[in-house]
Amino acid sequence: MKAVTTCLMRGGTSKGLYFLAKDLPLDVHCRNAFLLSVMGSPDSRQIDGMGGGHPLTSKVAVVNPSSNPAADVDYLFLQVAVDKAQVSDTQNCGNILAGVGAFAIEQGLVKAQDTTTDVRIHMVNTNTFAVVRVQTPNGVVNYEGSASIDGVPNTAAPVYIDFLDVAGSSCGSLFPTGAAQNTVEEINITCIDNGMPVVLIDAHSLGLKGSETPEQLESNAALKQKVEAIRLKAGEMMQLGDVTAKTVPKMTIISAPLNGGDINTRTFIPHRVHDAIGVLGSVSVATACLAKGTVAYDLYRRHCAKRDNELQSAVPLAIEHPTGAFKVDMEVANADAFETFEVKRAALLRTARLLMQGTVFAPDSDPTLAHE
Ligand code: NQM
Repeated sequence: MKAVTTCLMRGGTSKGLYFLAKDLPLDVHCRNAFLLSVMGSPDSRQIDGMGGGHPLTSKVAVVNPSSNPAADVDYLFLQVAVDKAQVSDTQNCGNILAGVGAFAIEQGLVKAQDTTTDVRIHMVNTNTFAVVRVQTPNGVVNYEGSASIDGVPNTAAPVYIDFLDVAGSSCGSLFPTGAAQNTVEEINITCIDNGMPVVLIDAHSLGLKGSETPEQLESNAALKQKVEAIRLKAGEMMQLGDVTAKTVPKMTIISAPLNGGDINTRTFIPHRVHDAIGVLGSVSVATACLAKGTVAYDLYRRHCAKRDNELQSAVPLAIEHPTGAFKVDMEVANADAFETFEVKRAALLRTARLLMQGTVFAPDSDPTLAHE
């Protein structure tokens, strides 16, 4: 029986186990077999493990002191599949990131300052960097507070996240096809990677309103088939290769905002539909809104023009999703020229909650169970 120290945390609108790298098996196959067992995968209910039966509650953070001088800690995100024996490091997760700063401080990897502590995090999956600001009054991590994010019922201490350089994180460039729009399966799409590879599709071009619930979208077999056909082709075009077994790109269906935000979204992640939207996913959507020529640009501009005729270089965007809106502060250069468009910065608010600290147990299992 393996026994490993861990914390169960909510990070943003996701939940997962946080480990120190030194506590996990060094061999990747053994590590993955251990994580599958601990989470209870493969099983749609994850009844024999800690996972919650949904990709958003079947997540793992592995944290380590960083050898990179630009960072305090390394954060490796692992998506443990729910109904497959699969542990994937092909994507990053900005929600689980929200708990990494607090975890690093509590584990003694970063010294807490007096009021707030900035933790510089190297996001290993995409070799990119973020600064996470954690509340540390009197040098102790504080989780309680009045900050609220949509998709989480209770308030908590604010966690500010600043992404510095996430453009092209997985695909090598912000617009990996080199175009603002492409046509795939007779549908116009925009492929973008500002921290998360995302394919944007206008809801109308799929015969949707955009206001459908995640359950309605998940039960629409023809739609799912169409979206997956586009995803597989877009994945190749985005330099991601064969994405059949990958969790990227995410597929975001966009429509006009319904509740005073800037754009409305429904996101396949990539097979279940998100109850909200991913952190880096929303950064990619917000970025697409600001770049001339994308499928999001006109939708956003039509709404934005009602409030403000000038396109600003620093602008807050509210990305609506099924359970509210995700606010992203974007700073870009050359918003009116696709060829020279540049992202300067993306910042946002999350919260995190420490739920449990303890030891997880798993039988010594067969490492051949785990597939990359
Ligand atoms: O996009 C879900 C989540 C995510 C990822 C997903 C995320 C992000 O909500 O940064 O946070 O898209 O798989 O945790």
